[in-house]
Amino acid sequence: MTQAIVYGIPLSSYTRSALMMLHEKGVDHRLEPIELRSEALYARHPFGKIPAFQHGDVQLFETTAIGHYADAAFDGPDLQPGDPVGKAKMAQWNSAIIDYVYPQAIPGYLLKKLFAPEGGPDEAELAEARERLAPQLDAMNKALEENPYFAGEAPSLADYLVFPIIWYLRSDAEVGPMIAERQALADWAERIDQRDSAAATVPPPPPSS
Ligand SMILES: N[C@@H](CCC(=O)N[C@@H](CS)C(=O)NCC(=O)O)C(=O)O
Repeated sequence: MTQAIVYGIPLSSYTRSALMMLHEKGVDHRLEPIELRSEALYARHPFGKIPAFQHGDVQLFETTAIGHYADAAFDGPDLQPGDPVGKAKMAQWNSAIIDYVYPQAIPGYLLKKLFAPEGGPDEAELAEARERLAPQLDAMNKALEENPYFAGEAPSLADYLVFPIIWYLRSDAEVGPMIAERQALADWAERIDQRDSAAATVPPPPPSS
């Protein structure tokens, strides 16, 4: 059977999410590195983002689209709830993760720290970013107090979408403790971290660490 290909970079949280989704479904796949802002990437993703995806003659972009395709086109464990409320909750969290959590956590905080100008990051800006992250962590914690996973009783695409972001935040000196004190979120992260899909996709250390 044709191997699926994820085009991305291992450090990218969305690339890791796509890899986790494929791993969870049991889809034979590989990661093919691709350069950001390259022509090769724009040929696969009209908005120039990662990941992009190919399986035979099926080409896709957007992480959740890759997850939906994997779930529908391959045999394996369900990556989505079957009930209407679970389906809606998964859609709700996917949207919130893409629109609010990722922009605040990655470009809005971690990348500012990692790619700080000479002289170090703007600490006041980082502190403000952490303040904006706190209610987002609260919202996720509350959802996980109500259900063990974002869309109900079992992990779904939403859990694999957000886990790589939380994984990075957990190792941040200031945000790590903010997660640890939100018990349901911390326990959830620990449970997802135990899964083979998390172990198989651990990114390399970022350039400056
Ligand atoms: N909505 C997209 C977001 C993809 C995205 O923002 N990827 C980041 C890496 S995690 C990226 O391509 N960043 C490079 C850039 O913005 O130039 C998805 O769900 O796949």
